Amino acid sequence: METNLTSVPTVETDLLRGQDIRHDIRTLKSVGELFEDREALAILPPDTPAYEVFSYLPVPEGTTGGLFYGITRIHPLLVGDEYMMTKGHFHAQTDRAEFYWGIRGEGILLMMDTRRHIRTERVSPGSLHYIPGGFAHRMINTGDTLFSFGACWPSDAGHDYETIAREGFPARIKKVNGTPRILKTE
Ligand code: PAN
Ligand code: ZN
Repeated sequence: METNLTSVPTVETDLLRGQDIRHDIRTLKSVGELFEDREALAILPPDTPAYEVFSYLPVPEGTTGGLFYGITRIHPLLVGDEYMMTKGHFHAQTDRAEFYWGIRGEGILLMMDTRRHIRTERVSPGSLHYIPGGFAHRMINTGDTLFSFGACWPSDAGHDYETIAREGFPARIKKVNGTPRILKTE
């Protein structure tokens, strides 16, 4: 008996294609609050794309034992002297871990545990990053080109954005004399 092959998404370097792929664009308007320099922010068009996320969610959000896959592309933008970054989050199920890996461009992974201790890793094409459960995570584009990375996380992890929106991370990544510096703020 003959049966049809199921169509599957495709990964093309830093693009995900397929009928079940979600594509979300975050504009400066939606991430502006992350940045320290509000005057610098005010002169940039609010509809400027900040980062994009392609995601493949093959099971319903919240499913135990499933996996999600995503690719994020952070545009090379500076708000004042601060590099473009993702919002960052803890997982709602705090013990859920995640893998990130570098695909294109250069960046920094900023992680923070619940005692607000930070850990940073340099991200470049091919680098692999394990984010343990209990660590908030944010990616920062520290280059002059598009910065893309992949992610794989449990489908029951969920996202807690509120804690970061309220308390932030205790460090900012800024361009100082032409190079990225990790500046602790606490
Ligand atoms: C990633 C992130 C993605 C965008 O898929 O959701 O890079 O970053 P924010 O969600 O912080 O805006 C992930 O960590 N999933 O769990
Ligand atoms: Zn995550």
